[in-house]
Parts: sequence; C-alpha cells; structure tokens
Amino acid sequence: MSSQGLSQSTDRMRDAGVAPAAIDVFARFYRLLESGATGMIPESDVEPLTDVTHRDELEVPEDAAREALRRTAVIKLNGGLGTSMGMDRAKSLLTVRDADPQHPDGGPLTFLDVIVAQVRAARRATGAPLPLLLMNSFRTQADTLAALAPHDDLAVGDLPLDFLQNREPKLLASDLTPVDWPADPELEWCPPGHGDLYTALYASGALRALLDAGYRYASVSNSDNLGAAPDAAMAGWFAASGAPFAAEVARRTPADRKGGHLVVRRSDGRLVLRETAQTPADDQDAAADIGRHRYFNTNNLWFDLEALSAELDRTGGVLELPLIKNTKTVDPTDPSSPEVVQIESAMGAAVEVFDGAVAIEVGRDRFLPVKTTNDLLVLRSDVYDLDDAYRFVARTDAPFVDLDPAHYKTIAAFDARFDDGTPSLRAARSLTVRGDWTFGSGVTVTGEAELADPGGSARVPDGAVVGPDGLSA
Ligand code: UPG
Repeated sequence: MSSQGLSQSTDRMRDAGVAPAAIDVFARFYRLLESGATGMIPESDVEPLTDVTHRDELEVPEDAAREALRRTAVIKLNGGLGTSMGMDRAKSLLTVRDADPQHPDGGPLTFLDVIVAQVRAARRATGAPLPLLLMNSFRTQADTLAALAPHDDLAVGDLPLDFLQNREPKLLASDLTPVDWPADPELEWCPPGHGDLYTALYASGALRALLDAGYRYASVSNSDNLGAAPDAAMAGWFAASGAPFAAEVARRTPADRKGGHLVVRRSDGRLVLRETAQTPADDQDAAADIGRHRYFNTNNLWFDLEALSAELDRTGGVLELPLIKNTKTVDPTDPSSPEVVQIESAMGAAVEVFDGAVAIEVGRDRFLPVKTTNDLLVLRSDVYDLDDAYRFVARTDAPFVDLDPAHYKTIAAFDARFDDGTPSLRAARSLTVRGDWTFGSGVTVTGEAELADPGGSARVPDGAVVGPDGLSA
C-alpha cells in the first residue's frame, strides 16, 4: 500500500472538477483506510439504546408546528441506483402504484411522483412553502431531472430542485490505487455514500441558499421511504427541542435486515450509528437480536441548518464521520472483474458529531423502506391505501414476503412474474415462494401462504387463492 494511491486519486478528482471539500473528505478517509481502520463497532463497546420518546406522545401546539414547518426544507437522498434490485438508474423512478387515485387516467405513479405529491399536499394543507431538494449522484441526475421536468411549479423561489453529490475513484483492493476500467470508464467512479450529503450541501452552495432564503430546519430521508412525508408535529417538536440533530428510529422487526441501528457508545455515552457493514462477524447475532437492539435507524433525520452550517464552517466541510469500507467488484454485474474498495460514509453517522443530538421513536407509518422486490410487492399491494395526502396507510399488518431470489431478485424478473397485477395480500400473514411462479390476475394470498418449487416454470391461475397449503383455484 502506498500514499501514491492517495495522490493519484486526488489528482483524478481534481481533474474531474470534484469540489475541494470533497477531496479533503476523501483524503481523510483514505488515510484512515491506509492505517488499517475498518470502522467496526464491536458489541463490547456499546450499550443498546433504550427509553426513546415516541412521536405520538409529543404535545406540540398547532401554531408552533405550522411555524416550524414554514421554515423547513425537505431533502431526499436520491443518489443510489437500486443495484440490489438489478437497477441501473434511480430507484425512485420505479413504479409503486399502477394508478394515481386522484387522477385515475394519469398513468402509474413512481416513488418520485409520490414524493412530489406528498410535498404538494402538505403545502396545500399547511401553507408552508416546503422546498423539495433531491440529492442526486452523477448516475441519477439526468433521469431524475427529466422526470421532474413536467412539474414546472415545484421549485420554491430561486432554490434548486436538486444538488449533486460528489464522486470518488474506486480503489483496487490489492494496493489502494484508483482502478482503471477502459471498458466503461464511468465504472471507475462511485458516489461516496449518503454521508456525502453534508459535503455536497456545503460545497454545492445549497446549504447557504437555504439559510439565505430563511429556512432553518431540514427534514431529510431516503427517497425509497415513502413513509417519510412532511410532518408538522415533528417539525414543531424538533424546533422546540433546540437539538441540532434528531434521528427518527422505529421498533425493529425481523424484516429489517439491510440497514443500521442506533447504539450508545460506552466510552463517552454518545449516540452512534452502527451499520450492518460495521458489525464484526462475531457480533452479528447480538446486533441482529431485535429484543436487545430494539430501534432501527429509519434514516429520517432532522437538522438545524444553522448548527450544521456552523459545524461545516468549523471543519472546512469535513465532518469526522466513521469510515465504511465497502468491497465490491469494479463492474458490480461481473463477479470476475477486479475487486475494489469503495470508501463510504453514512448520513446517520453524524449523530455522533453533534452535541445534544437526540433520537425519537416513530411508528412504522414513517418507515416503509423498499430495499428488495419483497418490500416492493407489499407496497404495491392492497395492504396499503393512499390517502388524500398521498400517504401510505396500512389496512392491516404488513405480511412478511420472501420471494425466491433466483427468480424475483431483479426488478425485470419480478415485473415479468407479476405482469397481470399485484396479488391481494390483505389477508396474508406471510408469503413464501420457491421456484419460478408467474402470477395471474386477481390472485388472493391468505394466511401463512407458501408456494413450493414446481420444478420448472408454473403459473398461478387468474383468480386463484394461495394459502398455507399452496394453490387452490
Ligand atoms: N444514496 C445516495 N447516495 C449514495 C448512496 C445512497 O443518495 O451515495 C441514497 C439512496 O438513493 C437511498 C438512500 O440513500 O435513497 C439509502 O441508501 P440505501 O443503500 O438504500 O440504504 P442503506 O445505506 O443500506 O441504509 C440507510 C441507512 C441505515 C438505515 C436504512 C433505512 O444508512 O442506517 O437503517 O437506510 O432504510
């Protein structure tokens, strides 16, 4: 290993016009990586988080809530590609509903359409301007802005609809030099994870623009979480709390596999975020124990923009976030391509940077993540209704869905198998599918339903019922 790798990387970044603050952030992480840092957080260093106030216990006067919402901007993380579902464009461009209940002739709704509709509905209901800013990456910006183009009255004042996150070289795992991949030079680069939000807000000028326009708070969330709609009571609570930073956490369920949980660091009593990639192999069981670590990080965060700006000014845009070392292949679709390290950081990790950061518990209604096609099936189904404010309202407990990864993992394979519509899941407790089943129209799933591997391809007939004993027509 050599620091030659660092200078080669930063030269590449400079030549590509990457912002100086982002190069500084990268250099800090590179040195940490070189010194052997892994970012691991062993169980012996932490205590579980307990006793978190629940959103429903908050008593926020309505006028205070409205006032706080008037000074709140909505930021959505939109730089990821949905690679775990085999996508090569923004996950938010996926269809989540076949039709808009308020405009039935208007075609299907994507995640992005719902986000826009939620913001517009909250504007109408509260009178708050609620600027919406997407954080895009170089991989998602063009598609996303094209999809937003018809929404010509969405922008607020001079504020941009998006800002661009930074990019950094992927590093060869063997010697930490930047990888060359002439077959597709775009694959030589990656976004630095969503912890880059802070650097991107700062270096793009978006943070300054928000403050100059009079906004004080930001409500930030993943664009794959349609539960995170604008919420006046949360804004009012956060403003009154005086905290610089708040993380919304939710009770963990067995379905919460990919992601992070908040823990308390023994050495200084601070709240810290532990991502799956930061849990040592020996501690995976303890970390996965939902009785012990009860709260999952929803990645819905609240920032006091003034406190954030002060911290970024103080550090020159380089927050002391922990490193996440992500090892992949340079072409993620080709396991035989060279192994690379991607330096990443997580947005929620900033909880440890701010004195006085707090956590607040929210219900599952604010946390509907879509990481896999299993999650997407439930969200597309009749388990949820869309209310007048375009919020997903659960009609029943969401069933646990486990589709055979060999046949449903990618969005293309999944869509091909549910081409005739999403089955009714309202009466289902779970759905486990093994093998290559294609679903007909009007299928109903009940109880703890299972479909066993039929050997080859098979079809669930139109109007069939799938239950604990498999198919009954
Ligand atoms: N994203 C970016 N830029 C990046 C990487 C991701 O904008 O460089 C976006 C992505 O589009 C998505 C969001 O960030 O909207 C979350 O990314 P994703 O990879 O889906 O989630 P994880 O990073 O695995 O997990 C995050 C938190 C974790 C939390 C989980 C909740 O880090 O702590 O439990 O979200 O869904």
